[in-house]
Amino acid sequence: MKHANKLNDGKKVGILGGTFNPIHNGHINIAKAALTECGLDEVWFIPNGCPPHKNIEDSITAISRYNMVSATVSREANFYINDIELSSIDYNYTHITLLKLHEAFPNNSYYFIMGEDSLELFGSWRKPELICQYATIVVATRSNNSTSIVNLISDYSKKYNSKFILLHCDYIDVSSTALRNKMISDGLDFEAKIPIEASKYIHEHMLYEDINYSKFASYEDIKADLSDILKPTRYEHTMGVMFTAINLGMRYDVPLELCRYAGLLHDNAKSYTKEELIKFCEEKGIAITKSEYKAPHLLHCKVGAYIAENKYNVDDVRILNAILNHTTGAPDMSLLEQIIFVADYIEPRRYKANRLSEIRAMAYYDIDIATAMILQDTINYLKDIDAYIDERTINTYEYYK
Ligand code: DGI
Ligand code: FE
Ligand code: FE
Repeated sequence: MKHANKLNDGKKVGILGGTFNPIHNGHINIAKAALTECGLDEVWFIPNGCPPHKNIEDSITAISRYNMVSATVSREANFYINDIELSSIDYNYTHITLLKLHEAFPNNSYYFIMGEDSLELFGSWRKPELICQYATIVVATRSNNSTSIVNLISDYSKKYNSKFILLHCDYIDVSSTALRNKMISDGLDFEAKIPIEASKYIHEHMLYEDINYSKFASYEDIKADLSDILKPTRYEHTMGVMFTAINLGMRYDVPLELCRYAGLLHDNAKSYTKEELIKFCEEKGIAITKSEYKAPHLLHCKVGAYIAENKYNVDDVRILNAILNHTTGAPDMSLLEQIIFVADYIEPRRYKANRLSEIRAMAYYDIDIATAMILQDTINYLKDIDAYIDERTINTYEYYK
């Protein structure tokens, strides 16, 4: 992640603020045009935070928007992310943001970039005269000689005694609202208009997705069932994994309902003996690998996923994969899979493993490192007790270490 910092002082800096819900190629094009046409050194993307008293249920969080923009600009030379508005708990007024930026980086000159639609409303913003004092205003236009824009700019220039620059960029006509609605209705067919890193983020974090839980057995029914089927300590462990997974979901921006179902169901087959697991797989036509014959307890993953799908109607492939991979892990796991893998190891009732407090703390700081630590310790433990190590466990360790 690239943050603007002191090294960025003394520069000509473009400021591109907004909700970025989602960020799209229009934003990138404007920023690139500003960079070249205005001779800027850098463009700072400043996603706005969560306004006080506002709870937008149909939207994504400020953290999601920030992370999505951050993932995108970290790939582009001269683009930076800035969290000044994310970390403010008050309304973000542009004049205040610009003042703070001047205080933090006194030797910069700022170029505030806006689209032509915002220009029409600019006169009604808070303290436009201060904004003009703190920054040159750069206006991205669709058509490069619209008389209404030119007139507006000449009015503002006189009124605020300031300089405006017209940006003649190929301002591709993308609207975040339209993209968002399209994603919600048609799924993820949006790559053409969204930078690749942002679309990966959206996909991995399941943003703008309407996840359908209606077929699933209810949480209460599954819970009641598991408390009958599992030994009390295993049931307690299951609850611990579920809540820990939900916590990690909050930390890593993954839908909590998916974490809840995956956590709840991950060990549902744990009451089966080795013989029963093998028999179950043979009867249902579930393939058993050579290492699973050597270490049949590994089969509680496959059997558990089968039962989740067929007994509890949990037909979401992302949840099923999290159950399937929860013991050995897998290279390049999804975040949900990683969350279940880690939660299984660190839930509060666990106490036997080495370095548990280190791994617990690391889980909330960097889940990839925590994953690698768990695999390293698991492999060492399996070597100590002379157990057969599945190649998936080794491959997962190689991937994350
Ligand atoms: O089901 P849980 O006890 O909650 O946890 P789990 O599903 O992660 O299973 C943990 C056990 O599985 C633990 O004793 C380590 C073992 N394990 C993990 N990878 C391998 C493995 N056992 C063998 N034999 N081979 C592996 O690759
Ligand atoms: Fe397990
Ligand atoms: Fe478990």
